[in-house]
Amino acid sequence: MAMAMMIRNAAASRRAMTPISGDFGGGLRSMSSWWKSVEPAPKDPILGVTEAFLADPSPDKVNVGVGAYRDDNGKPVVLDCVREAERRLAGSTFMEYLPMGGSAKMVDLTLKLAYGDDSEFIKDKRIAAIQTLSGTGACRLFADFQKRFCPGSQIYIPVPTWSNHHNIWRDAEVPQKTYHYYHPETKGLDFSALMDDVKNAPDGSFFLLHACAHNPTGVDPTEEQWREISQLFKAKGHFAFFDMAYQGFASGDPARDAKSIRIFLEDGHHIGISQSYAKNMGLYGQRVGCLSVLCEDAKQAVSVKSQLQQLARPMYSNPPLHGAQLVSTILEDPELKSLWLKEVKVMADRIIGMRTTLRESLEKLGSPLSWEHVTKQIGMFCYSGLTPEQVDRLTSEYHIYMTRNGRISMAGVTTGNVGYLANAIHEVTKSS
Ligand code: PLA
Repeated sequence: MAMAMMIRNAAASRRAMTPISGDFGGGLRSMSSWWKSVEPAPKDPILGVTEAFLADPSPDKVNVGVGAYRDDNGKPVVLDCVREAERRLAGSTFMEYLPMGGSAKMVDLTLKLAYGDDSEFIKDKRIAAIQTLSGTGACRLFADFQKRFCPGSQIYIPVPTWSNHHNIWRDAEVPQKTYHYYHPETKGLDFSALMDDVKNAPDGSFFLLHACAHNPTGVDPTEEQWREISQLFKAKGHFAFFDMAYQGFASGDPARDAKSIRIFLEDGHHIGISQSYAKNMGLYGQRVGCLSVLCEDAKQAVSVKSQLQQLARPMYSNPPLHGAQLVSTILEDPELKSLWLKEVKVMADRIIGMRTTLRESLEKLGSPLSWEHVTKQIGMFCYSGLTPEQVDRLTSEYHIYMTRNGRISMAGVTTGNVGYLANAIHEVTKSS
């Protein structure tokens, strides 16, 4: 008996030492070669900048890469409304799973911000919506939904756009097309080229639109232009998917920033929306957001929601609890909500102030270039026009970190670093 056990144990330990083999279709390989063909992934153009910044020991270093809001001392901000919500939630022992679709209360409150407090679509239960892993998760879930239920479709993405949009639709295996958006010479919207692309796209195409505070350009269509875009979408039967990652950061007022969406709703479009609380509530790492799809009727909304949940279930099962509780606590209390609205405005105004200071500083240094666009553009970013080579010089000579497309996160510019930044920009651009 004992001998039989020893023999079995010896056999088991021999097995443990023998490399496990895998069949890749081309024969057996030893375990040591499983990942031999894996090359390092390219650095992410945005989050890779943060990694490089963190690794730089220089005391002068400035991070205007990722769009993360800082106060005027360069410190991350926890909004007072969030601190108060945390206080109210402290000691909560509720740790259960949320449903697959997340917190229904948070989702309802979030829909009101996009569709309007008195939206008939909310009352009629025509919106299929679920809590997502922030704005990225909402975009990805929509891309997967598009692939599953419109398998032959493609997505039109603006040039330029947030770099991760390309990754998201690529990994969802939805082919991408682009449409004109930014005009480099005017540093504004290339409206006529945009309209041509919308017109020339096959009827019934999917378009990704930035609802407000376009990333990276800081250039949005005017209200009148949105109306024209909406009309053309109607004539062409296109589907508009709005990514609204910066609601409140364009004008300082979340309701005003939803104007593009409201125009499309007035015109009777059935749209999709990605919402995120990363920036406008400062809940970056909490990963709280919402994906919604406006349906024909309540019955269709039930079906669509069930399918969105079905997509979420095998990926992450259900979303995290705490961020959703914070959002609900803030938005369901009128006092906390109005405090939040005030704080959004403070953040937007500080950025607007920094735009003015940056522009004035460059002008005072005698820069031969025009910096009008710094104050004309809106939202978190300034699409500066700096070339990749000039950005490289800013990084290597001045320890200033930003994405190589010349995007400056104005949310990282402060009274303390704006002079240093302006001077460095002047030095690398004065001979151009
Ligand atoms: N959509 C757009 C247009 C964004 O700019 C971002 C974030 C997101 C969605 C996703 O944000 P979330 O998942 O955190 O809600 N863009 C950042 C960060 C702020 C990033 O790249 O992830 C940026 O620096 O561009």
